[in-house]
Amino acid sequence: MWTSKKDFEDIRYETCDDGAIAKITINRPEVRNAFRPKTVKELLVALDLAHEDPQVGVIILTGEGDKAFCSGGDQKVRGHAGYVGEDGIPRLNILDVQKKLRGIPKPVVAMVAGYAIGGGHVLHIVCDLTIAAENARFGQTGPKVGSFDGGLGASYLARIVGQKKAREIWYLCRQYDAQQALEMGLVNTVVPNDQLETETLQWCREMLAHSPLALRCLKASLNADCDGQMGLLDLAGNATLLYYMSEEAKEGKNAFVEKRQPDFSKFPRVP
Ligand code: 2NE
Repeated sequence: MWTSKKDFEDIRYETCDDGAIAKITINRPEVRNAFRPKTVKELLVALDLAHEDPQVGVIILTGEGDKAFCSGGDQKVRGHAGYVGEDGIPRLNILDVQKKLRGIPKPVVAMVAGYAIGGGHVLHIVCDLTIAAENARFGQTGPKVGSFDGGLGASYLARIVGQKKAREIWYLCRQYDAQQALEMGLVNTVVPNDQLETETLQWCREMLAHSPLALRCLKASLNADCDGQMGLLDLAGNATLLYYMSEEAKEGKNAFVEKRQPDFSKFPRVP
């Protein structure tokens, strides 16, 4: 059912439903799908592919196997100032993935079996929706392992579960099962492990039946509520996109190209 679209080392990038659904799988099960700099670089490439492909309407982010969605940054390659890749340079480039997940103008669904922990927990937080298997477990570990994500991992988490719960999650570093996650609004639904992909695809297909522009603008609007001027940038970008598609905007462009004065008189000033 899934067609591989590009070969990677740390991830898989596949599509189904005639290319309408893209699935990005972190494929490092031996470390519970922890990410290293190479994983992150590949995630950015795959997200770009899904972004640029007009066939793709919805993106699934998941982890290989049923033990983990993602266990965060690979602690075994964590160096003096970040996660160290083959070039020897320390990076925290997972933040670029968070930005991309949030900015990509298509719904992204986290499909979570097993652990979504640490930076892996933040990845699911940043996705638009989360479908959890019954065996899913959620939590932050930062203060235990000498790390923290004070960006979306803190502020956006608090928007989702409230300030008290967000502080509990970060200060105590406990783990929460799928049912607890559902009760605090951290996930959208919980399904039996063997139905995780079927249910996720069902949610994707429901979204695919709806207006892509409406979904795109809704994502930008919901982001803008939290994202300040950068959120307005994306939201306004959508307004410009829609305006470019109007006859009124085309009159301005055509008049310039045809070296004449534009005639906007036929366009109504609707109340
Ligand atoms: C994920 C969890 C709870 C799983 O526990 P369990 O018992 O199912 O597996 P186990 O035995 O702990 O792990 C299996 C193998 O995966 C490795 C382990 O070391 C082990 O390998 P071996 O010892 O058998 O060789 N593994 C698991 N997680 C890893 C990781 N993140 N990095 C490297 N190797 C890992 C349990 O494994 C766990 O708690 N993992 C650590 C979670 C964690 O603390 N993640 C980092 C948080 S900080 C972060 O992600 C971050 C941030 O805060 C800010 C910016 C960027 C990143």
